Amino acid sequence: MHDDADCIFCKILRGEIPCITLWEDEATLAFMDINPANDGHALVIPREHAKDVHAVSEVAISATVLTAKRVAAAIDAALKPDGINLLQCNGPAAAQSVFHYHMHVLPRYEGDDLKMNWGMRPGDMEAIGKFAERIRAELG
Ligand code: DGP
Repeated sequence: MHDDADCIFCKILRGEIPCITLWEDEATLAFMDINPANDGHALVIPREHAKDVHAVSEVAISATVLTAKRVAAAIDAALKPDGINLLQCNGPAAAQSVFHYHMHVLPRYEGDDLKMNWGMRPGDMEAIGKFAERIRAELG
């Protein structure tokens, strides 16, 4: 499986950088975003390194979408947001900042006024951990 020495998400997959894990299986990992655009913001990545939608394999993208669906259901049950965006960015102009294909599972709340390129600010890690506990409880 392709792995990139310098990729931050590959480092998370290798356990070199910590993350707040929500779900893992043989093909994917789901974890909390450390720069959450909203409460409960999660990411899903394939284990296979590929920089974007053009490079990712059909097997890896399929597994990522299935895990994103599972995580979205858990977020919906745990946090009861008003909506959820599943979205992913390709290229700097589309606001991609980490070049390892990934899907955002982004809870939406009425009036949150989130724009497509939401900008990054560090989250409160304790609060993120608490949201993760609630989502994990729904993942079983
Ligand atoms: P994008 O802009 O679509 O490439 O999204 C990358 C996301 O990854 C962004 O929302 C912030 C998040 N992120 C960046 N570095 C880390 C990290 O080291 N850990 C975690 N959990 N998330 C990260």
